[in-house]
Amino acid sequence: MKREIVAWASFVFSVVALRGVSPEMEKHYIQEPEKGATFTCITDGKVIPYDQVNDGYCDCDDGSDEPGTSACPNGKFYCKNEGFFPKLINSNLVDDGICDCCDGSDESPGVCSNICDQLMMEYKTNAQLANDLIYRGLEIKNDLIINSQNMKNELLSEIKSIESKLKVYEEKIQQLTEKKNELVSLEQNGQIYDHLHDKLNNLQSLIETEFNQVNSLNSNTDTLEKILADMNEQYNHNFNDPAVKLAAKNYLNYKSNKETNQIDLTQVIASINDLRTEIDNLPSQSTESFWDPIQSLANQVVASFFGIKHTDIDDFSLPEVERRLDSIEKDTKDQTRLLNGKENQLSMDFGPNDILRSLNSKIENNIGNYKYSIQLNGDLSQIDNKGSHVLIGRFDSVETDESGHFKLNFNGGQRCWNGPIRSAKIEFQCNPETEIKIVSEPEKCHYYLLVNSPLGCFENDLIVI
Ligand code: MAN
Repeated sequence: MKREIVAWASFVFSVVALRGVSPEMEKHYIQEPEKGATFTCITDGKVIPYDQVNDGYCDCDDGSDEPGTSACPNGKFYCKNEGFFPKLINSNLVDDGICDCCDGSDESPGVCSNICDQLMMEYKTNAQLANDLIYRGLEIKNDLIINSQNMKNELLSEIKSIESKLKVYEEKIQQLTEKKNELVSLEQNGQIYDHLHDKLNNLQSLIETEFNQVNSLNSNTDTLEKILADMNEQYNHNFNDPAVKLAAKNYLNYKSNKETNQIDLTQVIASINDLRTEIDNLPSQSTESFWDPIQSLANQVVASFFGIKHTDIDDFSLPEVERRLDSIEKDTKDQTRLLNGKENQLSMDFGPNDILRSLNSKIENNIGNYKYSIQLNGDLSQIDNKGSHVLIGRFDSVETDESGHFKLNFNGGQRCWNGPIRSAKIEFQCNPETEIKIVSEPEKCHYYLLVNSPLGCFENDLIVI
């Protein structure tokens, strides 16, 4: 069917305002009069007389000679849709009696009324509703981000406090180990001192026994000396008794020699006593006394009463040091385990802005024959009508695209009978309310879930109205 060419331009080039041509494509339909009225097919380069454009016959392989008719099966018709959004429709929809462009341009004049303004109003109302949903979702999402940030900060400060605790423990262990080494060597010395002490005691009692004997002999000697001295003084010199005279003479000789042969044993005893005192004063900690733990407890009580930290480990005995060392080493192990757990948690990828960190509550919905239960940073389970749980997977990773939208991967679920280990992918669609909307199983035991959630709300999805 022949179509009327509507407008003519002036000047060197003329632009034909063709039906169904978009502003970007208009340049291809410019007539250059000096070259003759021809049209060059847009992609295949074929040149045809210009009056064959929109004449109801398809001449170009790309359909570009019939932008305003339904003649070419691969042609496109441009709806200008002023007041709404322009669109391209397949040219087979042109002049089919059905209005596809809101401005009615795909049908003959009078067939369709222009509903573009009405569509625009509806569009704006819907866009407003969609934007409201995004705004409400974003508010909740921001709170989640703040909660996650707070949790992260709390974790960081817990880690810091454990680290400083461990540092104190380390110093304490070093002090106690030094003290222990010192006490162990003292104990070894102490055993030597104890041995020496015993030996000296034996030696002293031997000497004392000897000394006592000597003393008793001395006292006998004194008695005899006294008898002889009396005899020497009192015998009658006029009796010329040679035996008495000889005895008196010998006594006087003995007297004059006696002084030089004296042994002073008190000196020896005093030396031994000095030595023993010296040994006794050497530090020896071989055994814990009954009082040691009590003493140390008392120290702590007094210290805590006065608010003083009792740090003086000098009073501790070896068993007390060992007990404290054991207990602080055990505490160090416990705290290190705790620290590793917290550091693990800290290093986990909880998605953009760490948002999943604070999402500890469960989302539960019945879909199909099952109830599904998700903790987004934990487990995803499928529960049948008898209440038995099947683990579909545990939160494993976050896949984020350039726009910030993300999906969650859940892996390591229960193996399907004769099948693979269960796993799932979760996607979010923006909504302030959280709800599982779709669960499907695109492959056996690999699940896909679509969840309404503020996690799916993004500022760049807001519709410009
Ligand atoms: C259960 C459910 C299903 C799954 C089959 C596989 O019935 O977990 O989702 O497809 O097991 O045997």
